[in-house]
Amino acid sequence: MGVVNVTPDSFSDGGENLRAEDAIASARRMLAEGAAIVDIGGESTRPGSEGVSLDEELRRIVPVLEGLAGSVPASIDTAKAQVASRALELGAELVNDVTALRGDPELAGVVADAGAYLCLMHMRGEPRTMQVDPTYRDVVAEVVAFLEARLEHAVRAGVPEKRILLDPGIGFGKTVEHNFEVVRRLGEIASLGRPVVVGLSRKSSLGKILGDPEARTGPLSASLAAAVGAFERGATVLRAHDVREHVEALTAARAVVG
Ligand code: HH2
Repeated sequence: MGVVNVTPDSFSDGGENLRAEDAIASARRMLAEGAAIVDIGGESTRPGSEGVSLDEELRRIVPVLEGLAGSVPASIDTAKAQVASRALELGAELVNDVTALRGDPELAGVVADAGAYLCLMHMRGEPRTMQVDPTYRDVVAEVVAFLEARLEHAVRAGVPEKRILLDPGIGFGKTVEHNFEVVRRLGEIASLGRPVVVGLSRKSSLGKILGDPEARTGPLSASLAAAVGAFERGATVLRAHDVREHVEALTAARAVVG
């Protein structure tokens, strides 16, 4: 899953794809490089972020999806029902909701009515405050229980289980240790029986384990190693900014597995 953030302030690629023509070109390039789907987002959820208005989010993503005109398999990274609805009309096929249907009560119905795929992600707290001393008794058990409950909620709201993916939410209300424990024990999340999405690409935990406690991002080399580790532990979809390198690394990892 390639990442195209149509934002000025995303943690690693803010501003790169803010102009629609740049975002469209990035999405096309990612498809050519081997992405199965491109996740388009108009709101940063980096730690400390405040969110954007409905109008602004629509203003960012609509021209991109119009320009792509269904030529690239697209996912919409939003928690807003009206943004998801417009994106699905314009050809998106998956809604990636970092709030796991807790942000907008209308979103489940929009996904169900469109017959779209849905990614439910674990997050502790909200982006503005989520990195303020997150604590868990057992992070993996709590993520599994949360995702199981949100999966049940989504199915009750009319989204067929076979269209739902689950994501432990790397960096969303978790310390460096929490993030790596989640990846180490990813099999426990995969045991819920749904495809597992993992987004480690460029995340600050990768920079922090390399010795910079103030890191805001992590390098490509560490992103690739972590993606391969997640793949080996059962990840189905790797959400990544550097698509060509991830496709190459994961192709090699798959060859090793055989
Ligand atoms: N991470 C980010 C955003 N959306 N969605 C899923 N399902 N999983 C993730 O790990 C995930 C996500 C944060 O990364 P990015 O989009 O690059 O940054 P920002 O939120 O600052 O736009």
